[in-house]
Amino acid sequence: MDLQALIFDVDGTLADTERDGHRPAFNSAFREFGLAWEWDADLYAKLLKVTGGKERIRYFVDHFLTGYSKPADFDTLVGELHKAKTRHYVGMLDRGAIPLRPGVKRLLEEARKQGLRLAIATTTTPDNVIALLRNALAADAESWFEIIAAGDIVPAKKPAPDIYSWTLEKLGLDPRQCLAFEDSYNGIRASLGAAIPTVITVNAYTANDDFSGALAVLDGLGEPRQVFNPIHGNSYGKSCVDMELLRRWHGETTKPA
Ligand code: XBP
Ligand code: MG
Repeated sequence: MDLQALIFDVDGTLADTERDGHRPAFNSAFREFGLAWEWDADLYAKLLKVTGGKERIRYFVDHFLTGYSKPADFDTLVGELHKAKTRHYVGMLDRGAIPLRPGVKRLLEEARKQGLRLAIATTTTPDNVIALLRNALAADAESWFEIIAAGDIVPAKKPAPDIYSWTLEKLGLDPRQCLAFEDSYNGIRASLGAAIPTVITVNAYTANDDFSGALAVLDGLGEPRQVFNPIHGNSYGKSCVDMELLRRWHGETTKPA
């Protein structure tokens, strides 16, 4: 089966958004609501176990806040906090505070030139994706992606495969015609759960995650002057990920056993 589409996760994969993006945005929202909750970088590593901002706030309250009794309108509070967090986060993106990871723009441009179909499958809020694409990639970057599957579009977030299954259905493709790009354990569980061969680019929060089943694991896509370090898989002598390398990896998945 030919490679037809590339499906990208956003947080941690297109950009390093968590430590200096989402985390301070959550903290700004907590301050705005007069809550003395502060997520430092170490605590946030533990909270990342749960995908989705609303889900993460609930997990924090249930597991890390001893002695807090939830108000009757707790669900509303979580919703309002999350809206404020999204506003703070989008504000950061609009100020250009978060760049794409090295190699992302180069690879997307090459894929577009070669007629690959592009999609996004993420648990983050749609507004966040649009703001990142517009500010960090190109003013018209939203239109580069045929499908942007994000946030609450499916109820079960990663590691459930639902967001990837939804994307495949919209693309009308077999998983073997696609490659997914992820950065985390929850992410690869979701993509492999939908049977999509997956390339991993790790980051500081996910470097020790279990990536069993990945086609390749690297520390980034690499640029000609900022080459990747391969962690697992065959790099075929390449030092940055390009369409030729992706086709090689994809070929490994379609070889007869
Ligand atoms: C990303 C996330 C997101 C963001 C927060 O996971 O966990 O929840 O941290 O986004 P993945 P929202 O990269 O696996 O998709 O606050 O907008 O939910
Ligand atoms: Mg991710």
